[in-house]
Amino acid sequence: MKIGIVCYPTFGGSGVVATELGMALADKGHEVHFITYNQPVRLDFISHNLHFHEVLLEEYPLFQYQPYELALSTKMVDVVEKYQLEVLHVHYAIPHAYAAFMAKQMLKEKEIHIKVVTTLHGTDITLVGSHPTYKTAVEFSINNSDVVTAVSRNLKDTTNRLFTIKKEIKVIYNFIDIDKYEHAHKEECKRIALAKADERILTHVSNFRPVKRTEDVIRIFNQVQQEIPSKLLMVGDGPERAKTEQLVRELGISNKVIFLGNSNEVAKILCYSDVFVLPSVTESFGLAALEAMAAGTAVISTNTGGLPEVNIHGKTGFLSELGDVDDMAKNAILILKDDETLLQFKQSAKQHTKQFALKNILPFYEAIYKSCIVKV
Ligand code: GMT
Repeated sequence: MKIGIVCYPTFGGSGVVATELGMALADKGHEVHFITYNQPVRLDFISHNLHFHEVLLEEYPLFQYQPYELALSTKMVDVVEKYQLEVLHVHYAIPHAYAAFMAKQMLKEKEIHIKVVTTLHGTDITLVGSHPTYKTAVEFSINNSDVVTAVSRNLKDTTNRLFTIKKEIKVIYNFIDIDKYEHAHKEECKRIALAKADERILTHVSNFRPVKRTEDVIRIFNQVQQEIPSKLLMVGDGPERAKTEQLVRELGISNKVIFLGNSNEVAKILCYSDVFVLPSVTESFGLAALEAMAAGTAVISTNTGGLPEVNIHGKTGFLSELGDVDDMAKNAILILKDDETLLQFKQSAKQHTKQFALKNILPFYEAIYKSCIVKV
């Protein structure tokens, strides 16, 4: 099939999922065209079936805000026409589903009937999409997509609660390439580079936005390190980073917390880790937690959004109420206190990720593309 993928090219989860999906589809022989404003960070061009089309914006003195949707929908029309794409799969409703609807209308005038699949990822519904500034347009774009998918049951239910949705939302869980984590473990895991042999390693990976509660991560770690010799790796960057680093200094634990910034080597970093900490206000799914589990890392998280569908309480880690730093610290200590318990959690976490393996999830997307192309 010939598939256009529209996504954010950044380190955010939706962009990662879209990029990994596109690369896997290309590996299976489909022709995949990424349409976005930068080359997606995880995109490598090892396959001849992968293409990237940059959306360029024109400066004009009248524009206080450049009209990205216009440029994006124009680029979609050009690429669909030139490469005879059969389906556009847009990740993150804002503004991608809206731009895809416009592209579809423009293509109709040329007697070209493109199908649009929209995947909802989370904040496009929970934080931004349901805000009165965007709600009407988001609801319209969802209802006018040919197929709509959500990355968890919780996100499907939340979408139906917050919007008036006239079509069925299909749940397709996020996925991971399990082999990548196996490989990182065998080849690259030089744990000793970051912690002493008797120290445990806790890790957090995110874009340091307020929703991630990175200060909770530090407070949880502060309690853990008082009981158990340990280090904390903070991976990623974003608006909360400066505040979070300040808290580390105030607590006097700068020698135990390492800020690594954005990284393309998440699999390698996770292979060092014993416990992954994700105290988010909400996560529609929690791809970062799943990636950690695939690397054999137990997860301490909140019980919000779709996290209970990924992190199984008492098995792959523990779930706590939002903001309950004491409970999260207590649970982390419980996991880390002896080698046997830790090993058990690490093994269960890894085992649990098998159901989210790329090879199991990819066919669901292929089936969706096929079904809408057939309906032309
Ligand atoms: O929150 C992020 O890290 C980024 C955001 C995005 O859309 O790029 O992530 C959302 O999509 C991910 C992939 O489907 C999910 O794993 C995250 O849980 C979700 N984030 C939230 O719901 C806060």
